[in-house]
Formats: sequence, C-alpha cells, structure tokens
Amino acid sequence: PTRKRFVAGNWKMNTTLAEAKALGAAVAKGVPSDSPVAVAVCPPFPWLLPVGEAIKGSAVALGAQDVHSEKKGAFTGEVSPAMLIECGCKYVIIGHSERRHILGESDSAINQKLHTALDEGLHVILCMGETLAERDRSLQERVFQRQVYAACAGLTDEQFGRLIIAYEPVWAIGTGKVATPEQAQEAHAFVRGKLRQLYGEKIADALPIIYGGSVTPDNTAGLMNQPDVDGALVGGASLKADSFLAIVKAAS
Ligand code: G2H
Repeated sequence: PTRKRFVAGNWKMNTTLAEAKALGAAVAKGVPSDSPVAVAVCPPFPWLLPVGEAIKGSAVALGAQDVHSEKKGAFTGEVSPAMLIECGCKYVIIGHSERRHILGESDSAINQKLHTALDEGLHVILCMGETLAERDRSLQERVFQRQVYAACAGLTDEQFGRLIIAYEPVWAIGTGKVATPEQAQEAHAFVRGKLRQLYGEKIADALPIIYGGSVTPDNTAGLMNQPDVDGALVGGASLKADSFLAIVKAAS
C-alpha cells in the first residue's frame, strides 16, 4: 500500500501572535512545493487566520487542535467545524490525550466530534494511546481496541479516506520519553489490524497511522523506518522551525 507520509505540528497553547506568524512563515518557506510528505501546522484558535495568511500559497496546510461536536448553537466558548473551514483549516485534531485526560473528553464525545467534523468536510487527526498505568498492566491493546471501535463507529468509507490516526502513548507525551520504533510499530500494527477486522482491508491499508510523543529530529528516521508508521504528530519540537523542518526532512 502506498500511504503518503504526513507530519503535523501541534503547537498546543503556545506562541505569541508574532511568534506564530513567524513560525508559520518559516515552515512554509522550508517545505518544498513538491514535498513527498504532507505537512500541516495546528496553531491555537485565535492564530488560525494570521497563520493561514503566513502559509498561504505554500505546501503547508492549516489545522486546528479541537472542534465542537455540534454544527452551531448555544455552546459558549466552542468553535464549529464550519468556522474552522472558513478560517482555512483542512485538518482538525480530535481526541488528543490532553483533552481526554485534562478536560475529560469521553470516547463517545470524540465519536460525535468525528462525525460532525467529517460531515462538514474536514480531515481528522484522531489521537489515541495508552497511559503508563495501562501499559504497566499490559492493557494497551485493549485500550486501542476500545478507542478505535468507539471513535470510528458509523463512519462512511469516504470519511475513512479523510481520517488519520495518531498513536500517542500518554507516557511519551512531552516527557522526552519516546516510544522505541519497535513499540510504535507494534502499536500501529495492532491498530491497523483492528481497522482491518472492523472495516476491511482497503480502509485499513489506506489509512495513515502517525506517531506522536516526544518526536525529535534525532528519533524521526528510526520511527519512520517501521512499515506501519506513516508520519508524526509533533508537539514541543514543532515550536522551532528548524527542528520541525528537520523532522519533515527525516520523514521524507
Ligand atoms: C504529543 C505531542 C504532540 P510532544 O502530545 O501531539 O507532543 O511532541 O511535545 O510530546
């Protein structure tokens, strides 16, 4: 199967407006128009328009870090998929572990968000992964199974074509403790196997599964050498253009 590599920068709640614009511009400049890797940056909501402006005309796409599960209405503080699209977003991250664990997002809430975002035309980066306590008790496969099953319930084949899964072991996020290439491969292969079992060969083979959790320029190539690792979701190392571009290059 030929899956295009994908590298996305998740800026989380970082950057000033000036830093965000400069970072977007530097990333846009550094990614060649014929890049074999699809690249996206995901700034905080208020920086979407200015960063969109900074990357305009480049090979870099815009993504948001979250979205609401309803199309519109009385949901104070929330942002709809249509708003993200109007801001120029192609992608949205859904179910990041920080939202699952700090903000209490459930599997069923994540499934609703996926449906609304995909119905409205976005591409979704769905995050999943086990905690340290779960890995210590060898529960990770049970966790992936539950997360895949719950998040993807009811999606159409066309919608699967706009889905990317990010495997992010919670113990590797922002901790500097990256999963080994073998650990990542094992998890990705399990998730792909579940997708195959639930939704068939075609969907499972085409769906990119990217790795997230303390990705750096130094550990990218080892991860990307694994057959089921199709790219990276980068947090800390995406906040400097040099390191993010080095990761994009190492993934090429
Ligand atoms: C995991 C990752 C980006 P970091 O959250 O989603 O962050 O690379 O800082 O571990």
